[in-house]
Amino acid sequence: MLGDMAPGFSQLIGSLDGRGRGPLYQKLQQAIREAIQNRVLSPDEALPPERDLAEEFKVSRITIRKALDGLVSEGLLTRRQGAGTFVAARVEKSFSKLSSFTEDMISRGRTPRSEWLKKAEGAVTPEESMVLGSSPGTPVYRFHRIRYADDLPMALEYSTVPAFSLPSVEAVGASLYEALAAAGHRPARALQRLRAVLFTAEQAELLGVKPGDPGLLIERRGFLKDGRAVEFTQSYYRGDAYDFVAELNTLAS
Ligand code: 16G
Repeated sequence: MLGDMAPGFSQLIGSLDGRGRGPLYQKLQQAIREAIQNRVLSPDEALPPERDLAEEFKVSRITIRKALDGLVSEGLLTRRQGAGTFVAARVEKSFSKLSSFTEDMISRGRTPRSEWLKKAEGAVTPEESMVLGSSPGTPVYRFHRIRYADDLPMALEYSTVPAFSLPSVEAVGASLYEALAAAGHRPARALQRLRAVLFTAEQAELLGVKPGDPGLLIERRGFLKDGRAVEFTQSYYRGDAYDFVAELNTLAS
């Protein structure tokens, strides 16, 4: 299959010689990093299979894997199951659609996945009660997740929903909005506010970034058609992974 690789990947990213004295996998990482920064490799571009890279650079597949693994955890590359390794692309998120994380990722050809940090029943806190407009003591469900696109952590999400909106806390599987829709309680309207944040050490660790790296906090309050609040979610998005886009129209006169 080597004949398929024209032009050679090494021609694209340059040779590994003359890249200092570090281990080979680091030299390869540096070469790929530079190629991404200089747009020699574009967002969403596929990398050749690992065995082809190993042959081309005359190194073991373990070395290739180690180099790529490091770049995946840095967020520069992403792995798609069955399809291979790609240059990670920033996600453009629309500000005018009331979409879910799952829908956002699927519409971009990415595979959404979550790691659960918490799935629990409780009573509304004073802050939540103000935001949700519910009386003190109202039962709620809390869902805390790390949200991934393919293998890349994209956001931390902390959601609180009033217990009336779901049959049980276990009703939420891969998607909160899917569970709310199945119960006839998907938000029909939402208010959002957004602000810039710097990730704390704890957040940074969960997202695989450095403490102090920039992020965006989006708070969403979702409402049913009848006006009842059904969701309060704080989403901390990685600043390096997202572009937020909105369509603006002039006011009709
Ligand atoms: C999005 C929403 C969040 C919602 C979640 C549901 C923003 C800023 N936030 O992340 O409020 O709870 O989607 O996603 O868009 P899910 O249905 O995939 O669980």
